[in-house]
Amino acid sequence: MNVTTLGQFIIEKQADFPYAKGELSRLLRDIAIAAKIVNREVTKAGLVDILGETGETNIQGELVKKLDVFANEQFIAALKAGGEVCGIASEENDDFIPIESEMSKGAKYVVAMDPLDGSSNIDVNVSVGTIFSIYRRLSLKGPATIEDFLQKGTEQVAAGYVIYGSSCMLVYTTGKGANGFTLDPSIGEFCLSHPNIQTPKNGKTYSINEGNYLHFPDGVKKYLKYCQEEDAATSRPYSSRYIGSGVADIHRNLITGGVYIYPTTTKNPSGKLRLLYECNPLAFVIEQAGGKATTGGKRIMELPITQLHQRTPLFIGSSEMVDKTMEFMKKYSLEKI
Ligand code: AHM
Ligand code: MG
Repeated sequence: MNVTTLGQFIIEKQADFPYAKGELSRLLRDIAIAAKIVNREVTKAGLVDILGETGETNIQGELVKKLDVFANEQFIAALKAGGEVCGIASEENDDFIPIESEMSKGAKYVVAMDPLDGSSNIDVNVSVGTIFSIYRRLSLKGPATIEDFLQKGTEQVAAGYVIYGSSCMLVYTTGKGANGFTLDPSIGEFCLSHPNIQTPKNGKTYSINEGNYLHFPDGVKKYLKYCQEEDAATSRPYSSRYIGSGVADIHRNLITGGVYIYPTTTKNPSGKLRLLYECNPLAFVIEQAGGKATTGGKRIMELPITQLHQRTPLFIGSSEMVDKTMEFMKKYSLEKI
């Protein structure tokens, strides 16, 4: 069988970074190991008593599901054991976790992650994901400091996501294109299945939680009406597809073309999704595939960041579709975006 495994691919690509000593490669490998373990648990989640809520709430005030806790622990354990990071920020932890161990002495990187995105879907056998973002530390030595995490998305060294779907896929970028790997369960390896992903410039799908319609900015309301109009030349009406797992919605749109929108709403006036470990890494992957990610006005990856759990509106996907959403926002939405 002529396949390229993730491990082989990472080693081959190490040559793209002449100064690299293999730390980033090992870090990506650690993430892939944790992803396989989480995938194993996700696939048997219906069988064992790992489903359901722990009864605790995380910093965002959401109920924490057991599998979220499990995924968080697995990724933290794998990253700690790998010794390449001096700190981890996670959606599940109020504060970042500084790492100081013999292993991590000289570690150059920090990781920000959402260990289990789309967690409201766990109990119903619908795809969930992991999102990760890697930065080079700014502090010089010892455990990470907050400044190491509060870097703009443009400073990401690598980022990606894992989708625990009908098959398990890992998509990542180091800034030289986006590549997708599918887990072959028979050999336990991620194999290169989607080399150099290019997202279509245009698509026929829009993804948004339309239940919040009344609370959307006017620009989004008008754009949704535009999506629903009849127009043969632009293949409208578009199809509405919303899973409620950001990774799954954005992955589908990446492959087939489309736009995903999570705007500001009255309930979430700054948007719902988090800049550091959801929007920036997804934006990095999508941009590397030729797409765009904005707030409806500004490029996501250039946003200043002051808090670990900072939220932002997100308009992400096919470049021409994102441009169109921004036209509508500019024309109809006066509020700051
Ligand atoms: P989570 O990280 O708590 O799972 O929240 C993020 C998720 C995204 O995956 C998804 O696109 C969105 O929240 C769905 O939100 P809503 O239920 O408000 O539509
Ligand atoms: Mg999330």
